[in-house]
Amino acid sequence: MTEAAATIAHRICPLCEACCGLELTVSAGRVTSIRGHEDDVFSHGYICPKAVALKDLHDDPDRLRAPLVKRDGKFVEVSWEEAFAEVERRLVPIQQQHGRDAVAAMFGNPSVHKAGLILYVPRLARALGTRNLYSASTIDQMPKQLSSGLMFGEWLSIPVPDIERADLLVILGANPVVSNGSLWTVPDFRGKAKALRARGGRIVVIDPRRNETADIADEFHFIRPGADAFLLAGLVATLFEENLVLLGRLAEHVNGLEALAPAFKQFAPERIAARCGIDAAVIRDLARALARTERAALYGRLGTCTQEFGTLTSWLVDLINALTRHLDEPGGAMFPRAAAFAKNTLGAPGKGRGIGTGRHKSRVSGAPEVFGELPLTCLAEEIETPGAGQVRALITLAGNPVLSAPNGARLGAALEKLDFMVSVDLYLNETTRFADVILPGCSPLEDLHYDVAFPQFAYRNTVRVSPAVLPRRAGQMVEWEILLRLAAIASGRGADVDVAQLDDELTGADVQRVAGEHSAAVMQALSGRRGPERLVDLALRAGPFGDRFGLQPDGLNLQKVLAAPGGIDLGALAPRVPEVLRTPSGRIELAPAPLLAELSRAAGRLDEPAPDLVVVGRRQVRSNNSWMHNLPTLAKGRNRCTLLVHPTDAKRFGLIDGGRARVAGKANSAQAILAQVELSDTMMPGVISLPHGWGHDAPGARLGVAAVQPGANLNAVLDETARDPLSGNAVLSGVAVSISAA
Ligand SMILES: Nc1nc2c(c(=O)[nH]1)N[C@H]1C(S)=C(S)[C@@H](COP(=O)(O)OP(=O)(O)OC[C@H]3O[C@@H](n4cnc5c(=O)[nH]c(N)nc54)[C@H](O)[C@@H]3O)O[C@H]1N2
Ligand SMILES: Nc1nc2c(c(=O)[nH]1)N[C@H]1C(S)=C(S)[C@@H](COP(=O)(O)OP(=O)(O)OC[C@H]3O[C@@H](n4cnc5c(=O)[nH]c(N)nc54)[C@H](O)[C@@H]3O)O[C@H]1N2
Ligand code: SF4
Ligand SMILES: [Mo]
Repeated sequence: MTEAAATIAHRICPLCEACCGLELTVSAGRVTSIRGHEDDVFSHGYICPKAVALKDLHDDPDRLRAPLVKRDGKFVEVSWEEAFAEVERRLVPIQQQHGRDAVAAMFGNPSVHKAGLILYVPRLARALGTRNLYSASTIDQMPKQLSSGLMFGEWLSIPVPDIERADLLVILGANPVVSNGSLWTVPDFRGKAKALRARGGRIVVIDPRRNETADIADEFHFIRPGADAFLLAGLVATLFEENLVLLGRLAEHVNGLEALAPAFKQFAPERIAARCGIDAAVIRDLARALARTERAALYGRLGTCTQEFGTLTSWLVDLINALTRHLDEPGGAMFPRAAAFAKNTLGAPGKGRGIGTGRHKSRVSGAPEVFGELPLTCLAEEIETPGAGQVRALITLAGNPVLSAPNGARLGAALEKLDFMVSVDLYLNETTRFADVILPGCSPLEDLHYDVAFPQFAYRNTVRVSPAVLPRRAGQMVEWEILLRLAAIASGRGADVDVAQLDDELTGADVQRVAGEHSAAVMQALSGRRGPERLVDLALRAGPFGDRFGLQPDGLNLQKVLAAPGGIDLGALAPRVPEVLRTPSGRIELAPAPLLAELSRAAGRLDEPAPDLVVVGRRQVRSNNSWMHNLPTLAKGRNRCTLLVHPTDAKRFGLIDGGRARVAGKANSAQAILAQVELSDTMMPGVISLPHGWGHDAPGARLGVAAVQPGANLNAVLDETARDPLSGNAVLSGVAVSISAA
């Protein structure tokens, strides 16, 4: 192949929340190289090693290219018509005999990273009409969504550090050097952190492990896992006690300030120091530094959400930013303004309906509905427990809960008992092996991409869209069409529905809602586009920077954004309060009642002794949750699924570096796992760390590369009944375990 035949394509990486711009070289229908796109207005050429694996993913012989149907216990390839006919034949009678709640759906992490999935999931959910909706959100960020919803009135109004202008950044329970950020879209965190320090700023990391982010920070403190709420309450107590509270511009936009001082009195640093394992003097100094630094932000992420007091902790992070006049200020924690799809840019500005939870409850545990979902850790019991409303069928979409959720063995056994299961997935893996039908989506390179979610959490406002890099292979169905066909089956319109017509109808109804009497003209302006592409055009044009279908001729539309392969810069984050708010009061709710109640509950746990040994998770650069271990560029090399143990703990339990340890959970001790020990003084004594998403030794999966180094499944030893009661989020951090040499 000659050089001249190669073409260059640009695409946003769909693999994590950093959303880096990629430059791909395509030659004879194949991707020959992937590098960072230097002219990308958002990521400026930065990428991580995972991006390069997009090529492996595209070429992976194990990636499914045709639908599979299980016949006599074995998967066979079938046509799309046969696959959908099978779904219709088996799903509809279950709905008819047992009601809509008998069919559950689970949406996994990658469904947020594809426009065709995230924009069509609501259509499928509506067609199913079931209360049994589950997603990865309740093993991840639901606490942050709930606290943000209660404070600011919208589930996704989540402030992010304005890192390019901050002089102090305090990071709690996150490791953006490795994860590249979460609920904070910030490619090249390392470069931005370096720049922050170069201008005289400081970074403080607080974590049970001296993680890779701590390695580039100025200050680091160990914290006892699960104790963040106590630490943060200690900071608030200090702010009030030492008269450091300063609301600044926000003073006239808040409710509930009076309730705070008395509620935090009992959390003085001297009282909570032992509970978190941090000296009182350090806590007071941190409170003073946050209060006295003009541009500072406190950021908490996964480690602060996946714990019993996750919602309480998430609230306290934003409360502290507000009380130190760093919320909605340059250099503090700010609200991005996304060009499309952000609820906090739609409707009347400054006021709204707010959010609520508990419109229904899970049948077995009585867990409240949150953001339309039930806790993923309730799914197994909903399948196992007989009675009206029992889950008898399941649709999984881009999710692998058998590995990614606690006690996958129980969930797997439950999946086996289902009357019917269908998975929309790229692989035959630990979860989809239980399906009766697997419908494979296309490779990300074959699909138009717009990040629907992440510009809402981005360090800077930009807009980018990526056309498909490669043509779809013959016979490959695009995912939004798969979801519409499933929706048609679930709503009784049948598998052989005219998908284009159904799409017109549903989009027409969306347009009617936003454009009212102008909807015919709007549909006309959008004609020529279909599917997610049309929805992106609609959202861009109707959005805060949009051309409003001609009313703002300089505004954005899809065509303009497509014409700028490196994206369009929309400027640094700017203050948005009060316009961003959607609370019924039109104010920031500093002291929502459920959170004050949760604070009291925490007070009752102040003297809880530390368990002898607890486990926390960790992420690694060459791994992505449970599903990229089959890609050779990432999988090669040594075993990464090691158990980090502090040398004093190793001595206590008779473990040696490189040896094997048996780890068992307290709740389900029958399911011990074996892991390779790696001695490390980065661990807080009494805490061990194992990455999640491993354990690829399940029979029946088709993951040839991953099976070579299967690793140990951390989630096998976690307790699926442990949840944050407010958000339903699973407790994945600081879980008590026992350990012995194996
Ligand atoms: N112990 C512990 N457990 C954790 C975590 C932790 O820190 N500790 N982290 C949690 C977090 S934050 C998350 S987000 C969850 C993630 O958990 P899940 O939501 O289950 O996501 P993954 O494990 O990434 O599995 C993704 C699935 O999607 C499929 N897939 C990948 N790309 C596509 C695509 O383009 N189309 C379709 N249709 N399918 C696709 C993959 O084959 C795989 O089956 O794990 C959670 N589990
Ligand atoms: N390379 C790579 N990147 C990823 C992913 C991946 O699997 N691999 N997954 C993506 C996904 S889905 C997500 S949600 C994000 C998550 O991204 P982050 O939020 O950065 O999460 P982690 O990297 O898991 O870092 C969590 C930190 O919390 C610490 N921790 C554990 N328990 C506690 C606690 O009780 N208190 C405190 N203060 N700290 C605690 C852990 O030691 C760890 O350092 O990463 C995304 N990016
Ligand atoms: S950091 Fe995330 S978005 Fe950027 S290249 Fe890596 S996987 Fe892709
Ligand atoms: Mo996640």
